[in-house]
This record gives sequence, structure tokens and C-alpha cells, in this order.
Amino acid sequence: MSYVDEVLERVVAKNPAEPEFHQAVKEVLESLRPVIEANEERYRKEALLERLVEPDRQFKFRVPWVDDKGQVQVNTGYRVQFNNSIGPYKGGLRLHPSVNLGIIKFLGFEQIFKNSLTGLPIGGGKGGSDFDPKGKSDREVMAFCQSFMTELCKYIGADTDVPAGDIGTGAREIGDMFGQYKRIKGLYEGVLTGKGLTYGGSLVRTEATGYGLLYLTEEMLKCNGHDIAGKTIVVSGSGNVAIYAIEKAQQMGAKVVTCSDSNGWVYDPEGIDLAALKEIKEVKRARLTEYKNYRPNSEYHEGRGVWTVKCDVALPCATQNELFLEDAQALVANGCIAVAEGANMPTTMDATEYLQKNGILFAPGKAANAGGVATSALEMSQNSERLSWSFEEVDSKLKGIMVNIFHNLDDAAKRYGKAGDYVAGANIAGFEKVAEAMLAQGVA
Ligand code: NDP
Ligand code: 2IT
Repeated sequence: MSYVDEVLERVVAKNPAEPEFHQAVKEVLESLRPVIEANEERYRKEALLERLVEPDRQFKFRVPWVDDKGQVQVNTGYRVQFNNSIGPYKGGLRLHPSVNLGIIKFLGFEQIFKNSLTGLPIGGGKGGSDFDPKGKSDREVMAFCQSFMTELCKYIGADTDVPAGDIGTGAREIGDMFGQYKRIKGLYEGVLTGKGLTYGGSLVRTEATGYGLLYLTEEMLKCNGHDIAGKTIVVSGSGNVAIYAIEKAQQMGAKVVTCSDSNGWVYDPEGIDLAALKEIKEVKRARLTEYKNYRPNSEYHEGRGVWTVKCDVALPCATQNELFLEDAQALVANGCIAVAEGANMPTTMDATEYLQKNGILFAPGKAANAGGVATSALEMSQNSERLSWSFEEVDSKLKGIMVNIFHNLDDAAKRYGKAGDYVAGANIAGFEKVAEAMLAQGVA
């Protein structure tokens, strides 16, 4: 049996009931086959793949907190420190009722390669909890965050592991957690990114994932003979990534006609009203059903359906496994030319294959959404030198990083005879640096 197949089999056997983790490992290792085959003897002897798929360590802990009725609630907290061969562990904290160890491991594994692609010195990690911030008061969120950080603070630090936001974790949660870390450790250090601008945050971090997604998409289109201006775009999600993807797409002269949340989706043929969307989601923390109050000519539909809308470009920005084979078929049938993933692993493997086989330009999340973590790394740099850079400076660095990532994927794919396969390109380019660093550091 090939080395890749052996390791895949072992991952499934050793980590039962973690389907998302299996999916992420399979997607990466499948596309690394040519690289692994070219170095099989050495990698086998060094057990490189076995080490790569086994987290350095993982923490699972109880998070008790008191709700507004005086009732004690108990959630489970996680932090998986996956791989620090190129820098301190870095990756977000997801707060969502669906969170379990397998989901955190899939995200941590993806993060290793994404962080490598940024070209910055950051390793892979991820954490979170099955806590649901939806419908909770600010005090309840603070009670949860303080309890979560009371345990998490034992394992993190500015030079060891630097968490940030992800689904359900935004500026409010990062602020609550930073305050608690500082109280317990007595350290004012850049232990979290996505901080507020008054206490060490970086300009552009809020916008970075969505903006970065569009910078990479623009470059991918340009290098394939298309202009983003004038394109019709469908977006899923209406959180941090979706909102700033829509903002940048509009600035680039494209028209975004959809967005969604976990209950339903909006179709606005005249283009999404961003000010309305920001007010609904960022200020009121409300549902998309409200959008029609601002835009009477728009449509609201329950359930899912964004991918059935005719478009040139599709940007899934909500969550994993939200774009299935039938959605890919609808996109192709409607003449879509490009899909770029703002979310982590939003496209299922069969859908990805279908899109690629039908000539759709496909940018995988670990490349396309790397602008968020890249700007987090820029926040770490600013914290280390105790300086803050201007919006223009951070934004131009972000743009340079995203354009560079695209060319690295493109080159890596070409080197292995897979021109235009950006999934393979991303996995290969991300892997090469990590593999070299691991091998240079001995058996560890
Ligand atoms: P938010 O919590 O801000 O927004 C998530 C959005 O997705 C919401 O609109 C949410 O709707 C919707 N959604 C629909 N179905 C689900 C579901 N099953 N689980 C969770 N959310 C769902 O998160 P972000 O925008 O930060 O993250 C979106 C995606 O981008 C995730 O995959 C994340 O890992 C990835 N990402 C985020 C980065 C960042 O910097 N924030 C960086 C790189 C990737 P509802 O409000 O109804 O739950
Ligand atoms: O998935 C991701 O890359 C993030 N949620 C951002 C991580 C970070 O450390 O900024």
C-alpha cells in the first residue's frame, strides 16, 4: 500500500468519529501524492506524515459559568496545538454549539498549511467551545469568556500560542478574554489577535479575511484573463468574513447579490446594501429576516439556496461543508467561472472535484482566506515592536501577501504538472516549508 494510503487508513482508525478531520487530512494528503512519492523513502523513515497528522498536544477542559438567571452552565473548551515547526501556534477560537474535538482538529490541521502559505512565522493551532453566543447577554458572554480564559491562559502566550477570532468569536469576545488573561498572568502582551484598536489591535484585522479573499480572487481572475469589475457574485454567510468580502467586492466594482445566515438567505438583485447588513449583523446582532425592512425589493428565503442564483463568482463564507455536489452542478450550469473559499473547507470533496473538472477556477480556503491570519501575524509584529502601522501600510502588506500566495500556488501546481489545480498548489506549497522545517529540527 502507498505511504499516503497507509497514513490515511491509520488516521481514520486512530481518530474515530472525527469525520471533518478525516476529510481535511484526506484532501491534503491526496493532493500531496506526487511530492510524497518523490521523497517516499526518506519521509517514511522519518515518519513525517505520521508526525504531521498527530497534534503536538490537545487540551479539553470544563468551562463553568453562571447565566442571568443564576443557573450554572457547563461548556467544553478545546485548544489543539497542532504544529509549531515554523512559529508559535496560531489560529482562531470557534464558539458554536456544533464544536467538538474533530472539528477543532480539522481546523488546526488546515491552519498549519494556511499559516505556512502566508510566508510569516506562524504554526498551526485552533480552539473553541460548544458555547453558543447567540441570544446571550453581554454579561453572560463575559462570564463564559472569563471562565474559558481562566483555563486557557495556562497553555498560551505571545511566543507560544496566540489565539484569535473565528465563528462566534469577534471583538467583544476577544476583549473579554484579553482582560481576563491580563488579570491572571499580570502580563500585557500580544497573546490574542483581533484586539480592539485601543489595546494593541491592528488596523485592517477586522476586514482582513474578506479583503484578502477578494485580493486573491482578483489576482486569480486576472491571471486567467478575467476582470473582477462588473462580475456578479454570490456570497454565503453574513458574519465577519462575508461582510468584508462584500465590501471589497463592491469597491472593486463587482455586484454581490446574496448573503445568508443559518436560517435563510437574501437575494437582492440590485446588490446587497452593506450599511443595512452591517447594522443588522454588527450592531443589532439580528437575523437576516430584517433585511427586507431596509430593502423592500429584495427576497428572503428560508433554508439554503444561495448557489442556485446565477453568478460569475461564488464565495462561500459561512462554514464547513456548505457547498455540495448539487450546488456545484447548479453553479456550473449557470455559467459560474470561479469559486474562492472564504470559509474553512466549505466545499465538499466531490463538489470541489466537479468544479475543477468543469474548468471552474477554484481557490481553496487555506489560500483564499489566509488574509485573516496573515494580518494577525502583522498584529503580532506590531505588538512586538510596540508600534502601530497605518491602515494603508497594513492593507498594502495584506494585498502583497495574497497576490504572492496566489503565485506560489500557481507555481507549485505547475512544478508538479498540475497547472491550474490550485488545491494541489496550496497543499504542496504549504507542505514544503513545514516539511523542511520539521526535518531540520530532528525527531520531535
Ligand atoms: P461569524 O461567526 O462572524 O459568521 C458566520 C456566518 O456563517 C454567520 O452568518 C452564520 O449564521 C453563518 N452560518 C451558517 N451556517 C452556519 C453553521 N452551521 N455554523 C456556523 N455558522 C454558520 O464567523 P466568520 O465570518 O468569522 O467565519 C466564517 C468562516 O470563515 C468560518 O469557516 C471560519 O472558520 C472562516 N474563517 C474566518 C476567519 C476570520 O478571521 N474570522 C479567517 C479565516 C477563515 P448565523 O449567524 O445564523 O450562525
Ligand atoms: O481560520 C482562520 O484562519 C482564523 N479564524 C483566523 C486565525 C487567526 O489567528 O487570525
